[in-house]
Amino acid sequence: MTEPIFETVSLWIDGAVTSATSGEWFATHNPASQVVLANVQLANDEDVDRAVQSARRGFAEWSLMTGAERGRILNRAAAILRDRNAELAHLEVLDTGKPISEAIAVDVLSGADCLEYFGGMAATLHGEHFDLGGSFAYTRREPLGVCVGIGAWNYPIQIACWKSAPALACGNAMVFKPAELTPLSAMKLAEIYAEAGLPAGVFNVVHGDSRTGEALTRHPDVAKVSLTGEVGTGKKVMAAAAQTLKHVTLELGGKSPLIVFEDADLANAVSAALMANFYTQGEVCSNGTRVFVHRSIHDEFVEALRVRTNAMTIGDPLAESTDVGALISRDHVAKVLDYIAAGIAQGATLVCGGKRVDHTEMLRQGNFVEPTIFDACTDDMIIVREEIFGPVMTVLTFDDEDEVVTRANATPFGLAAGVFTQNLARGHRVAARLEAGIVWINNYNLTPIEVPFGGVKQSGIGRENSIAAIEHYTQRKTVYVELGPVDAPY
Ligand code: TXE
Repeated sequence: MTEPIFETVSLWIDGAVTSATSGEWFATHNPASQVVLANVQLANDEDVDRAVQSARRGFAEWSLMTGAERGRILNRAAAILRDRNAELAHLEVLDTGKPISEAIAVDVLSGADCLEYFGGMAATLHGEHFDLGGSFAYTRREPLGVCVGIGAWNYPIQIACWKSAPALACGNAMVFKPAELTPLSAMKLAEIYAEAGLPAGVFNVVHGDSRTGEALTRHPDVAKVSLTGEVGTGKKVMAAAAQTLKHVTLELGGKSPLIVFEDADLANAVSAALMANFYTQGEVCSNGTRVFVHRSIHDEFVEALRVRTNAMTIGDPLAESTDVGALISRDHVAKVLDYIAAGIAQGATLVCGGKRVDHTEMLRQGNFVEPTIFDACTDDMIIVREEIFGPVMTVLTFDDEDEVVTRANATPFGLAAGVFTQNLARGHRVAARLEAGIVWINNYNLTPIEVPFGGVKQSGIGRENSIAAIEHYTQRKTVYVELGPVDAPY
């Protein structure tokens, strides 16, 4: 049994590393080798309460600072994130198994973008003024208090930034729980916030699984919960938060359609379909995993997909040349392989992939699955209806616009969608009809911080990023000012 690579990971409460009182701990592994990266202390109810009380104390000081003061600290933290991009991207690769080429280009920098965006907005938050004849009113845009962020394991530091930046910019304090499978980078963000001058208690980190998450969503002093996770988890979080009527925002799963019309730029649509299914080993919530292709271009499109997929490099996530890294865990590999078996059993045609990649000792130690494409899929298949969250693309054919829009919308999910056409009118017409929180026309999975991100139907509630996020982290108070006598009827 090899020693963990890193020292034991504790909690971050009151602006410092602190030990959990639970005495329980769990290990986080490198998905590419199963090597134990660190043992992590699990926060129990008492630890959760310590973190929430720390956040309450932090909130008391932080909410009295001006937006400009808060913004300066967020911007300093963003600059440190950018300086440490290579180090933090490397850590994220060890914890998630994703390729270094992705982590260095997206994960940390997207987090820095978010801190800068909301850091710049902090000083601009204000209320409104209403002239009411002999009197007037105004609103105060006030913070909610202690907010909880609960993260998923595919974009750990990005999710921690996307939840903490708007919360802190608006004057709230936060207790953040990263996913138990990827706990490492949230502690680095806590250190960076402290280095940037964030007062103690404003950002706290606790570790644990659903038990710790449940303790956070039940805690009476928590005003809001923001979750990124599966639909089932979203329903549990919403139910728990309802007991004390907490604000809730949910960024959940999807089974998004990617529609390729007959007039699409074929090479572009193929590139987008590959990114929308195999980037981050397919472990991306908004992926376009139901690829609807017009019948007239189907054969050419699928052949192009097959050729380019077979040319992908699968393996060591730390190698610059790697396109597809390791899935998050052995259990997740088994889940993805079960879905692949179900696809074959239900009659889908396996175009390429479908197996574990284990022809060397290094690969055998890792959680590597071939990027997989199924053709001749039908809407009723399990692989077409359920979120697999792995490198598995399903290809379906269609004949006309009304048909494909109806089929694309025939799902409880509603996170994202893609439309590939060179007909402007059709692109916008179809985008308007698709039941999704975000629709990309002629590209896929681009999420600049300026634009809202989130789902409709069972893919979520609320939006992350953009000015929309401010509505989820503040509340308006109306102040009515009477300048004349009270006009009493009695
Ligand atoms: O989710 P889980 P995972 C989705 C993605 C997929 C899922 C994968 O589509 O469905 O996330 O991430 C905690 N009360 N998105 O497997 O299992 C748990 O400890 C409170 C959508 O991590 O739901 C973890 O920290 N907390 C997204 C977190 O919830 C609970 C983008 C998520 O765990 C809990 C990325 C409970 N009862 C992934 N049970 C988007 N839409 O933006 C678990 N947790």
